[in-house]
Amino acid sequence: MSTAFFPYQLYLVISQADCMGKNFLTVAEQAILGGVDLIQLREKNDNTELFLRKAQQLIEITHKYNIPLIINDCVEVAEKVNAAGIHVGNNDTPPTQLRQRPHLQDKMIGYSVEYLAQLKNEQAAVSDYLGISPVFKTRTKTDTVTEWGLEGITKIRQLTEKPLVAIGSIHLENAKAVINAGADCLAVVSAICSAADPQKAAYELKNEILK
Ligand code: TZP
Repeated sequence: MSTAFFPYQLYLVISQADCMGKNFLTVAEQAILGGVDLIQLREKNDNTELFLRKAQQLIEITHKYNIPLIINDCVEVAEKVNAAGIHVGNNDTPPTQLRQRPHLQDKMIGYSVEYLAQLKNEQAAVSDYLGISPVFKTRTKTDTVTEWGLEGITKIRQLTEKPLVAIGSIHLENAKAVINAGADCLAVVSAICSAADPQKAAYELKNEILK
């Protein structure tokens, strides 16, 4: 467990394309009702205008339930909707630069870790949580570097006290093992977005984490 306070256990990473023809706003609301306590909007292929429109719609829902909305990568969208935070990868705007922006200074910054060396850099140091990306190979994101596996989580856990968010092929059957390996929070796309009943899927995952 991290020594830093991180009150989130189930993190939904959502895009319209991953919702199998359902509206992402409906899926997000059902997921919140099931127990998701943090949401990231990740729209890699949208232009800024479309991404912004989706973020504006989604933040109405997350505000209603008092759930923080994190924006993937796009500083402009994160600032314009006054999101709770921003998540970046190794090739995106570095967290040290994000921290210098007046609008993002106090917001939650998540930083994906693909190489062990990243743990030692100042980007990890200024971030609020680290994404372990990916834990297992996933069809949802194919341009990945390291598959950390459970051993990788345990190794990272020994090297940092930052909250660890695990992502990549996490589902009901492996959720508890990922937590037991040292993750503080589980992030999922398909386990909720592709589920026939996203609310039930979120509820079962949350129960599994809290077991
Ligand atoms: N970053 C690392 S893996 C991943 C992202 C966004 C996708 C995870 O999707 P799934 O469907 O939960 O495996």
